[in-house]
Amino acid sequence: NLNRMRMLVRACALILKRRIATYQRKWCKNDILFRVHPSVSQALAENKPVVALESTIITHGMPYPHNLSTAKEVEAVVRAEGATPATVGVIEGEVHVGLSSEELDHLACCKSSLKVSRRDLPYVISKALSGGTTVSATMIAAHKAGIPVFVTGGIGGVHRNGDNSLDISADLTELGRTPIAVVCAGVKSILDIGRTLEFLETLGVCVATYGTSNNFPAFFSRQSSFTSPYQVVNPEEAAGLIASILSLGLRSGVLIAVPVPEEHAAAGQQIEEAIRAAVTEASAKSITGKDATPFILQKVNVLTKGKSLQANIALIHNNARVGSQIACKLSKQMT
Ligand code: PSU
Ligand code: MN
Repeated sequence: NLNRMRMLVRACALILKRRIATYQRKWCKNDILFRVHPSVSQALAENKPVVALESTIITHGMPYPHNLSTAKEVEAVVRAEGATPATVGVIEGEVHVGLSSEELDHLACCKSSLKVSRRDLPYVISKALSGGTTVSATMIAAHKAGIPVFVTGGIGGVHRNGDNSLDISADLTELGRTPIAVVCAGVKSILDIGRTLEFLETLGVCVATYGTSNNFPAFFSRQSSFTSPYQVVNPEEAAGLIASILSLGLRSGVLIAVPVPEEHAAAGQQIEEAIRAAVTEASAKSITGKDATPFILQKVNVLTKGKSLQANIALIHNNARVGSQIACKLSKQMT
């Protein structure tokens, strides 16, 4: 009887082992849980430049229909610069790198789209749900697909009062452990910019401002009261930075901060006041965790009567242009 029991246990262990192996195989390139769009895999196979794009900005960062039009425009900007766009999102439990037009529509219109960060991935996948990927989840997918350049508007960071609440975006820890270059317009002043930069230093993230100044930009405005450790003046220099981190085998990322173009910089004072009001309201209403950033973004947009949204759209276009130019230079440097 003991022997039969042993055999049974062994058989069960074997079945379990096979199950796990199957799941591991599934979570692998071009399998059923991880889909790379043919346009993206073809560009990658031919060593052509590809730019990854996130989708929480579509599902939670902007109101409909601006979210959808912006997503499509940004892809067009990437194409116009000679690169292939790869918008990342989760559709019915599958991570997609590169979305079709219908899939973009689905994410933008569907109210049940979730906000998917690193910690949300296992749940969303296991329940076959759909959602927009944040900077952290997009970095994971882009890295897995072999895309080194990723463009977005702004990243998450240490929240104001984050030293007390410990509300620190998973985007920062992801930058510390995934070798992707994130091109953004800096960090919104809804966050504590100084502490965000300190934390990025601790995590070993190489931060550089793009352009003529080394001031670290504050998303809506070209300047904050902080400087970047480094400065890159053109796409070649930015690509050189990324090529170095890749060839050194450092597993941390790069943050390239592109100041919003002068003509689109939003009226600083008005936005600052709106941000202060939104942050106060969020804390009065006890809005915490993953809901904090979307709540504040939406509130600021209402309080500025859409001015913050206009600036947001303009700077994403600019980031897409610069990021695509960097991706083009990088693909030349790497071949
Ligand atoms: N900052 C913005 N717009 C955004 C976001 C941040 O200016 O849309 C989104 C990004 O997807 C980012 C996420 O990765 O919010 C960070 O959320 P949290 O603060 O909950 O980590
Ligand atoms: Mn948070």
